[in-house]
Amino acid sequence: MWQGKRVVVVFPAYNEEAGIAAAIADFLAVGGGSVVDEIVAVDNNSRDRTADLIKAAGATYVRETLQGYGHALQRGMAEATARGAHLIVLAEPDGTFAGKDVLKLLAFAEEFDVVLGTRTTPELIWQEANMGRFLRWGNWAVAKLLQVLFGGPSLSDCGCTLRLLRREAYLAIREGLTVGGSHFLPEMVCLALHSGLRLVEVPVNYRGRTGESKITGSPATAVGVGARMIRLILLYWVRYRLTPRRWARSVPASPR
Ligand SMILES: Nc1nc2c(ncn2[C@@H]2O[C@H](COP(=O)(O)OP(=O)(O)O)[C@@H](O)[C@H]2O)c(=O)[nH]1
Ligand SMILES: [Mg+2]
Repeated sequence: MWQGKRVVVVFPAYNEEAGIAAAIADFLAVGGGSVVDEIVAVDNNSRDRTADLIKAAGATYVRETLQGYGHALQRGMAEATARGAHLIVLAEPDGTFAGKDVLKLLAFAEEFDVVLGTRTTPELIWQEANMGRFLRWGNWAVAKLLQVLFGGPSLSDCGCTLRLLRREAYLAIREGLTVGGSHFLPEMVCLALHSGLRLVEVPVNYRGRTGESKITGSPATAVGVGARMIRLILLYWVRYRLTPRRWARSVPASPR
């Protein structure tokens, strides 16, 4: 619980036997064990021991047969909402994210509807992390495209799974979510900004991965995902130029 709100963490998991048990333990232990109420781990057709490890580690097991990072996250958010989440945290069970960084997201959850993590802060990129110059500047450049075209807040990472949504924010965007693949994350941001939701980005730790990377591990795959992200952002931009914002971004009545 966080200020009386139920916190549910979503882990998309595709063959994550190497790190999933430790990740579940790490996130359940945040704040001495009092912050994360539940972890929903979405098994996306894993062929290893991921399913057994999820069940043994005390997370809620959900199986999503539609293959893809976006499908797994969409299913996880729907399950978290059905299970009473007030605050939904997306993360990965591969050791790259630190459970304690959930507290950074929560610190902004009262004033913002969506709190995005950014992995591009040099001081927080661990030596073993897969965040070399190419990935770092690539993520930054696509994030800046999103920021400029959508008039968003300062954005510096388009591909950070670690993020928080208030339940109402998820409900406002869920019908628009269409991407089932690895370029899913910017769609959430396009929809959220167009819906007038309040977004902010905060720096999070990015560590080395346990187990094999399926998206950014190979430069060719990373470039492909980046290209699909850019295409998606441009398509949304064109679509939204033809339709006005649904409602104006909410502004506090008096300075906080
Ligand atoms: N690539 C991929 N990842 C999936 C899928 N389903 C769930 N995931 C999870 O999505 C997260 C991101 O994938 P990952 O291999 O860590 O990519 P990376 O963060 O770029 O190294 C991991 O937690 C995966 O287990 C899928 O179909 N494809
Ligand atoms: Mg990862």
